[in-house]
Amino acid sequence: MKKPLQVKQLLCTIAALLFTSFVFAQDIAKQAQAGFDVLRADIPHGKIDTILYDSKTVGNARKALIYTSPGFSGKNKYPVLYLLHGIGGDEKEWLNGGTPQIVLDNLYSEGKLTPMIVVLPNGRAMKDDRATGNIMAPDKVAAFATFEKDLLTDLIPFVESRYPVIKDREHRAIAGLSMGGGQSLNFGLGNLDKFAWVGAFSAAPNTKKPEELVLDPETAKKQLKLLWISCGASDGLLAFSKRTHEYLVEKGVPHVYYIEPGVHDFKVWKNGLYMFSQSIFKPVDVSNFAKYVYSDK
Ligand code: FER
Repeated sequence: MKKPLQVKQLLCTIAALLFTSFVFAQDIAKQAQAGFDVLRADIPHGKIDTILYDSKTVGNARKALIYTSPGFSGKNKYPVLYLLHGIGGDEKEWLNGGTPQIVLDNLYSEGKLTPMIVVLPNGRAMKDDRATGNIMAPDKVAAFATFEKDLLTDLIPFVESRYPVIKDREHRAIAGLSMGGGQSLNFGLGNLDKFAWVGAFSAAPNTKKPEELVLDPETAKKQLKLLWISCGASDGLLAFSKRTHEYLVEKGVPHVYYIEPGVHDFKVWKNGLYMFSQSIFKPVDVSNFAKYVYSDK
């Protein structure tokens, strides 16, 4: 009587182990590994330049930062990620709060990125584009919408005339945090002929209502390579990501919807950059999208 029971227990244990390893083998890394944002002295580093471009939209010269990858060469041609800041920041916000150059240098050293140019613009398209005074003032908020024209007709043409860039939609990505996340959704989904990769980290209330955001779901389905929406589970702005996600589900537009532990801060945004940057400008496994399920761990 004893033996069959032991055999049964053994079989159960083996089955449990197989099941666990199957589940883990199917899992994907959703959070950056410890040290992902710590400067490593012993690896090659990219370079950050400040550019000044003539903005016909705003009527003056405007600043942007450009990060080129370690090993960048004018002999090659690169895809471009436009990486946008939030309401409290400017072209330096990512650099000050998120050290994207360290995150990306480290990912390059691990062979996890397709070499790209990252442009960090000032998304408040008005003459005084500093994040000073009342940052919620209506004219300052409106300037985040005006940036669509500045980006499409002034900045992108400038970047593409000065840098070795592959100039088609499949080699152009747009992503951002909060107001920049809303801009990325609005401008990316509103200009699918220009962007194939769209990422929104903690998208703000400037995000268009879903019916205005996704005017033609069939075209979005065909054109988007990756649509990424992430947000902290305890972010007060979660509703803007959620309503967008629910509409995309209703219309059958494939996307990543990743609600992660966290609030409205750079921990979430840096993880967004870490995840999104590794996914772009390379083949996408759509079957992974469903694995970004809610987790409060
Ligand atoms: C608002 C709340 C938050 C809003 C914008 C934000 C325009 C943006 C936050 C951020 O960019 O971090 O009501 O209205």
